[in-house]
Amino acid sequence: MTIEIPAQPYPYPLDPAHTALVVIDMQRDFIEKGGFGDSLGNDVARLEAIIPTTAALIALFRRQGWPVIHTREAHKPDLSNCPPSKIRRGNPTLHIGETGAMGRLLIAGEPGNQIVDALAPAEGEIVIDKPGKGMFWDTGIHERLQAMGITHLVFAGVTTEVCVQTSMREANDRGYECLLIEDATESYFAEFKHATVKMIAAQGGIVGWVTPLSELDRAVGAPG
Ligand code: TIU
Repeated sequence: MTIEIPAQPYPYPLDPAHTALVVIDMQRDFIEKGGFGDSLGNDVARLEAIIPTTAALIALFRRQGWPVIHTREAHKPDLSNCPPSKIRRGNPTLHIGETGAMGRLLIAGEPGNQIVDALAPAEGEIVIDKPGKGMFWDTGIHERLQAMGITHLVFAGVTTEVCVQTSMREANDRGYECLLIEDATESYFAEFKHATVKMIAAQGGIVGWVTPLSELDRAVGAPG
């Protein structure tokens, strides 16, 4: 039986037995000063603001016993899964793989590459390292989700128009029913978040659905 979640462009039919939460890239490298986002010239303080909402969303899924998946944008230390074009891009003060205040930028295992403490994965939750912006490229996650019987994905994380939207579009193309929690995602650019939220739900939900956490909370109800 599905649970109807009030959403744009129309109610999202959440299927409790087949739904997982995907928290995209809530890493120190994007959220704290001295990381990759900072090196690109961004104001990282905007992203920190969604930590409480994202924590509440994760808590809701854990209470229900629904799967929580965390992603990290992370490359191998030898950079063999990071195309040179990606390293060159952005004219940053530091490039991917170079050493900043929290270790080598966007490299697996470095301090800056970890998920922020407030949203740390719990024992048994899936954590995937993705070398691309999207969660499906070179990760094997589609096969794992299929083996788990997951058909519905709820999205949170950063940044809205880069890794979140890319992952939602990849998921949409693979047949997942996708819902974005709009107050558990953020961009370095307010106007890009706004545009992304609108374009996901436009054209009858061309990429998926969008709703605030309060609607999900209300519809799912008390701890199950
Ligand atoms: N720069 C930017 O907005 N985002 C990224 O580089 N990666 C993610 O969105 N995770």
